[in-house]
Amino acid sequence: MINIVKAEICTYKLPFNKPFAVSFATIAEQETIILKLYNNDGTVGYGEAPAVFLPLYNHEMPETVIAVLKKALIPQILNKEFETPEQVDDLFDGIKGNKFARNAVSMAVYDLYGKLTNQRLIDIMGGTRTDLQLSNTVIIHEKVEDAVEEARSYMDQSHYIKLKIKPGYDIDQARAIKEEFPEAKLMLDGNSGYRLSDETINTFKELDKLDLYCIEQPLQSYDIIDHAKLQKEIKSKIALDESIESLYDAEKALELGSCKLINIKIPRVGGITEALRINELCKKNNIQTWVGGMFESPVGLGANFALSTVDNVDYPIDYLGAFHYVKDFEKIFAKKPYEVIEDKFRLHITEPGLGVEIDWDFFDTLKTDTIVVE
Ligand code: OSB
Ligand code: MG
Repeated sequence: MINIVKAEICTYKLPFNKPFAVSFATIAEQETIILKLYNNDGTVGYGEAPAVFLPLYNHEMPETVIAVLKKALIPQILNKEFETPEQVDDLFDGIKGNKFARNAVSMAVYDLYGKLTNQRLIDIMGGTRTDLQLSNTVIIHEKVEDAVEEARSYMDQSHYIKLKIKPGYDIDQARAIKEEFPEAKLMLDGNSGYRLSDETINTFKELDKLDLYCIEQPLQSYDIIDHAKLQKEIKSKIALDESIESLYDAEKALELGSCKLINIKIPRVGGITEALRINELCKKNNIQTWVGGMFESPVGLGANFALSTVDNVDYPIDYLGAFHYVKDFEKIFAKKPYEVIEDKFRLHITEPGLGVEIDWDFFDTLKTDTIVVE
């Protein structure tokens, strides 16, 4: 039985080897929040809220996550009995937004539930896949040659390349990569950097000629009507990321024809129950999904891995950034839960819950704060 008696909100700073440039920001470190939930039998569940340092991706940042966890979420679950993790997720239906904060609770409760019932999160989710197709991300570079060189550094590992774009840093970069590597399976990510206009439509019609794998979130997050207009103008599939924060958003986007794919980031949609519901909706509508990342630590990666094994979550995994950008990232694992076989990750997850074993001694050298709520 889930019966949580204490929570710890822990802040970790993950330093980067090099900056990660996208349309809305250059990210130079990841301050992530790890939530530890202590059950009355001593079992601990771990969750994560990997918000961006300022409200530039969605409206959250680490400080808002901490405040919402402390005041709005944790007090609602302490010293109460729950049968299932869905009951906890649905308890927060009345909380507006604050999806990263909600995700920290969702993930920790699922981890706890898996440990209490001796099930892996993969099995709770009904996942069956063991090999995950890898994809790498090329950031925004001032010089086209540098974008091509970054793509070259990944082509040996996988032909799936996601290129970050913004106005003025799009056609030349994408064309140069396709010319140099015609075999590349290229997808673009605008990270909400464009607004619909004749110029934008012309840009995307030009990009459309490059036989793209898809175009992710070109327009603003609230622009699902304009995404539908743009989708009618181009043959490349539009994928939505920032626009989809809930099952409701996904239903409206599919109804309007705003996208033909959805990137599911578990923190962006407020947790595991909602992520699974969005994937189910997509499956019924023949819309493929995939799992995106936010530079989460290996704790959050456990949930990403699990969702990536589920049916219909078919597009390549999109959360390798942490491996390339976070300093000593692999040292945070006590035991690597995967091996790389050609252009795939083969998962070896045997433990219950998230199933990723953490080297807490090393990870805690990156801890900057702990807040206890009981
Ligand atoms: O759009 O996917 C995004 C990181 C922070 C905020 C938004 C995004 C990202 C990434 C990370 O692209 C990609 C990765 O981990 O490989
Ligand atoms: Mg994206």
